[in-house]
Amino acid sequence: MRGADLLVAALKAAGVTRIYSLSGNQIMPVYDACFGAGVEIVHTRHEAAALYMAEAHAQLTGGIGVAMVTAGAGAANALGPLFTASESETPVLLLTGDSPLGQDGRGAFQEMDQVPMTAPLTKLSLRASSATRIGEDVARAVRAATSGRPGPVHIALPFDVVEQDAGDAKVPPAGEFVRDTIALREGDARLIGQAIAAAAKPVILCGPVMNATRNGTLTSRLSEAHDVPVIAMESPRGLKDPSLGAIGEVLKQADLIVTLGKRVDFTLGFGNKAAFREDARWLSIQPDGKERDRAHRNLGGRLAMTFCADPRDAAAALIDVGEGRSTHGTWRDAVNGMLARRATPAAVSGRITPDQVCAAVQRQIDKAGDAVLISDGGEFGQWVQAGLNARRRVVNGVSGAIGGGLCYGLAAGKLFPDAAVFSLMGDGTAGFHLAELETAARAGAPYVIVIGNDMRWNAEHQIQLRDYGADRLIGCELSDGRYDLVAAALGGHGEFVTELSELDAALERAVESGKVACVNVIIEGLPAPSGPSH
Ligand SMILES: Cc1ncc(C[n+]2csc(CCOP(=O)(O)OP(=O)(O)O)c2C)c(N)n1
Ligand SMILES: [Mg+2]
Repeated sequence: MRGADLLVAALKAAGVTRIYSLSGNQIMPVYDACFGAGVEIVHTRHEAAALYMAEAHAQLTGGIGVAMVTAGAGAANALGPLFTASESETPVLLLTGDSPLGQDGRGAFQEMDQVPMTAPLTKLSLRASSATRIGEDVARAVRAATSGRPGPVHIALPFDVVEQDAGDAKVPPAGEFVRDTIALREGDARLIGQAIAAAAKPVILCGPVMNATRNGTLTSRLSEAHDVPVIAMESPRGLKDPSLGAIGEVLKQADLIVTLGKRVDFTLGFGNKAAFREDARWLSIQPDGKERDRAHRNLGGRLAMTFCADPRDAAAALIDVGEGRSTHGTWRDAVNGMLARRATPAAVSGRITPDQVCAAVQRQIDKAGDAVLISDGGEFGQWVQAGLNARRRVVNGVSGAIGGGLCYGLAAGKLFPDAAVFSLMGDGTAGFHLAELETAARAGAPYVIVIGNDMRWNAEHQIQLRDYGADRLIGCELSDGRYDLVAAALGGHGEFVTELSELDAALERAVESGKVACVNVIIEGLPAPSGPSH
């Protein structure tokens, strides 16, 4: 058995059955080890795309997502999405091929020190040093990725290590792949419960890992147990997140804010006194000391207490002590009303508007038995997040990086071939990974891309209008490119829509095609419902 075989066996022990990858010399032994091993390789057209697919895969399955790329430029191409996965608190394992250990310093092909490149972007980055220990390396990486605040990890795989004989080395026992619990002590849970009960307008804020797609009913049960609003935040627009309506107003009124794994950062205006009541008390539950320190730095004396726990474990502990403790029904109803609030779209004549696109897609989602919603892009993405609902949702997230949405959709299409998967994005965003339409057609991932095509990088265009003026617009215009024709040419289905009356039928045909489909809709480029953020 080679190191590569042990690696694949360890991945299987971690529950991995699919790897997103782009091939290259140094990882060919691992490809070979996947042969007949029950691990599918979905091979992509760009390394970053593989990472994005792994990110969505992890969010939609609750497991770890795995991407494998080659050394050198392959590894470098994968760096951007590591930041995205880190900010979206998603467990992703990046495997990179690497030049042989035995040739270190001799100038091997694609010799590049990949560990220090990935270290600041990951929770753990290591270079495998022996075939016999690869199983332990994988277990350690999977635990690091999934425990506490989940995030990306990296293992570099030197060619000679994966080729080496691993002898009779065994895959570590199943328990070694399971995330570590960081429990909240019962006494602390009671203390927090009492603080919530004593407050008039308490709120619990969570980070991306606690959203409903990833944790089912956990937050709603927590909300019930303490009769308290529980809000998962996952947008870089933070207090102006259009999918959370008037969240800024909610937080301005709150007298107790419990951050359950939620970072106290720019998304909360750094805890700025203008955005919160001066006398609001803050409690912060964080799995990592870094975030407890940050909460201290930003809140000073307003931070009453901090606790060390995994937000998922802490939520379970709080539910256990919650039963009938507090009554905040009126406040909860008011908060729900504020979160559901939506701006009325400006009336414009002429082109289709973003909210009209959303309404048409929502009709398709409502008709489908099961649906996955993906949102990416600048202003159009904000309209989508404000206007559309589905049982499962993946958004480009706190990093603010655009470009992954097309890839997220592919992972969703692979996972849920019978669901209606809609990936909505701006025209600028669509361009980053358009070649993955070929991957989707080839890999049999049916889903529908809906492009809100306003022929510009509108988010930045809006910033220019606001900050520099209409006479100083530069570098943000795009064309009326026929992305739909690209989809058709690459083996998918294409629709081009300029009239509202054609939209429903075009979406319908796209779903019915059973292929990857691109519905390219020429729209009016409006600012997001809550306006440009920065
Ligand atoms: C990787 C990356 N590059 C650039 C940006 C800056 N940026 C944010 S939104 C945006 C415009 C997106 O354009 P489009 O997808 O067409 O959406 P629109 O705003 O036009 O609706 C840009 C360039 C970013 N957030 N991430
Ligand atoms: Mg655009």
